[in-house]
Amino acid sequence: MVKIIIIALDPPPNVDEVEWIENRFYELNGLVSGFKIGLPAVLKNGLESYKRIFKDYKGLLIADFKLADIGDIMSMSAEIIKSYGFNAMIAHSFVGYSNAIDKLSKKAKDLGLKLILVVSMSHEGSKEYIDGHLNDFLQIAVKANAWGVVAPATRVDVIRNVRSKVGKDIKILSPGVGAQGADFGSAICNGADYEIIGRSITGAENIKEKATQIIKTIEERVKICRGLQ
Ligand code: BMP
Repeated sequence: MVKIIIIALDPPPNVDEVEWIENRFYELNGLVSGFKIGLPAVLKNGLESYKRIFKDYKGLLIADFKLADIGDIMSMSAEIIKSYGFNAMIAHSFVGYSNAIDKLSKKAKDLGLKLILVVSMSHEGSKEYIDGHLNDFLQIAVKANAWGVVAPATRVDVIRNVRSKVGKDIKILSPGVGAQGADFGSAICNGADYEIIGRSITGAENIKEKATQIIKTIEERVKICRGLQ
């Protein structure tokens, strides 16, 4: 089984967030490329409670706090992110390059953190402002030597456009399959490297079984779209 999905660990309200994340990590570790932790997981408990869970994890561990600030402050956040064991972090590219992403990129390199920049989003509102600047954001991603970009599975034309502009050197991470309506496998078939999946797996009754089934669906779809079947 090829590892092509990243699990978004966003605990819903009224659960014990630490227990919820720990359960899902142990069920899915080994099946997936990595895990992404966002604000719902950390606003109440902070990062300390999760450190133990991911201590020896060797896959992608992404801090998704969508940093969007001046470079010096984002760099301070990057130091903290690194100190809690993450190996990748997501920032917004709309803050621009000068004194923002340039500094964060340098800090990421110094710390050995993978920098992932949001260049388009999966919700409708992305068309109102963000998508009109896609080319600018892609230029920032290339200039900053970003490891990856986030682009939406809900608009695969955007993924194709991103891939045609950034070539093979930058990873495309794509949310929007499952709970947000896009078909499993559709992002990878259109040029993404990973599909980010949250609720359709993390909310399932049998999490491991659901993940295995979804991965199989993606693999089959990708075989067909790549003409291997
Ligand atoms: P879900 O599969 O439950 O819809 O989760 C998608 C995940 O991807 C969430 O963690 C969300 O924050 C993230 N995400 C997104 O949905 N759209 C984007 O454009 C960027 C994201 O990071």
